[in-house]
Amino acid sequence: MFDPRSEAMSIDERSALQRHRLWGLVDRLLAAGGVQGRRLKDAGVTGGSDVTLAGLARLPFTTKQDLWDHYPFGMLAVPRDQVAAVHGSSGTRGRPTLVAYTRADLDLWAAMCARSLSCAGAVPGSIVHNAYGYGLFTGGIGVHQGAVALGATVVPMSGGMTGRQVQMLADLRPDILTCTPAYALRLGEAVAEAGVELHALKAGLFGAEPWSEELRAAIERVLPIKAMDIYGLSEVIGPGVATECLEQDGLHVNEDHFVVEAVDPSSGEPVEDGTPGELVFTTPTKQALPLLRYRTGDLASLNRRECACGRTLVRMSKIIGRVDDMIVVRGVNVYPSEVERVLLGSGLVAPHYQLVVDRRSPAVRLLVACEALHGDPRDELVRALHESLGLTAEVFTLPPGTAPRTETGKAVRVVIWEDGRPPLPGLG
Ligand code: DLL
Repeated sequence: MFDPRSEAMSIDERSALQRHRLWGLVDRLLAAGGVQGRRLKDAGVTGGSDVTLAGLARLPFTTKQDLWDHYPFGMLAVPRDQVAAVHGSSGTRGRPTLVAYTRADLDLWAAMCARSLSCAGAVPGSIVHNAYGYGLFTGGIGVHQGAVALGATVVPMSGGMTGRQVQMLADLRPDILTCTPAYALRLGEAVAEAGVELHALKAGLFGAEPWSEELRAAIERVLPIKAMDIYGLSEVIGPGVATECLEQDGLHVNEDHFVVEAVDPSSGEPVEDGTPGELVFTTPTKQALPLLRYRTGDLASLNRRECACGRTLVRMSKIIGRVDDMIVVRGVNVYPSEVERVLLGSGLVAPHYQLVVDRRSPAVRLLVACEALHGDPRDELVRALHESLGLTAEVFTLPPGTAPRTETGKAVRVVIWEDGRPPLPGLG
């Protein structure tokens, strides 16, 4: 563990710490006088000491819309000149979400990413090949700073230029690989094509997009590693919010800094542990952009059982999907990750695929484009998708190597076909 004192502290001690920090957050939000402070006042909160952990669920939510409405700096809780960096996400809806960090926030972020790396087995002296994109996106720079804080050697590759990545993997012999899961697959393919053996590589820390257990198995087949999940979002801090430990059984949420709740996406009411809900985060220790009950749109369940790794931090399941990513096909609701699970679990197709939602007519069609490993898997996949998801999809096979591969950024699993030519050749 990077910080055993915090990661393995007793539940009671952590609750006391959270409560104390939450008071401080509420006082800072009230003093900053922005939208979050005004909502607290409207809810009758006059100071931090009015708030308890148990009462958190009664406080107002904050949403992405708030960040957009006060873009770019309207939600700062510190003077602008104390902002040491900005980052953000291009967002799935095309609108950037910008976030700000003070120097202390950057230190916190580095410590959180150092925890993540050590969750995956990295130690001081490890070589971390970091193929998350560098720039406004938080993946590259976040993991980079975490590797430095841990005392590891970071190789700042960023995404793309796959040939160069393979050469660096072969020459520098990293033990840890960090990138999106889709790019890990692409790298695995390229490493095999180049005939390179990666004997030193032990683990990968993959995130920034949803990926199923079946994709994990596919990555572990093409790369000689344990593939671990890392979750985060720019608004909360970036990568380092939650990470799987080597037990690979849920992601430990750094809840001493990011208090997590799971709520029913429609009613906003808390759901029981073990029940999937929308993740909501409160960031009691962040300075520049502290958030009270931020609704992520990400669906997962929480689990407070003990973990064999010794961390006492609550675990979240892998992300099931986003509230707004659900595909509705003729009344059947399905998340892309569920389709991925069936496709890859069948063993009939390569782990590269594309879903196309054909909305050219009111009878929406779901087209699944994939690469067959052998024979013609279409009928069997249509049957398997129908059996597990209750969904009638049309399956198309593409020639090997032609399903879109992700080289940079997040994998785009679903494209919408509104009109005109098919988004992929061969789709009818
Ligand atoms: O993707 C931060 C990050 C970078 C996390 C590198 C992990 C590794 P954003 O660009 O703001 O930040 O996108 C955040 O990505 O709300 C989720 O919908 C999705 N996401 C992030 N990690 C995971 C994951 C970064 N492990 C949004 N599994 C989040 C599923 C993930 N979805």
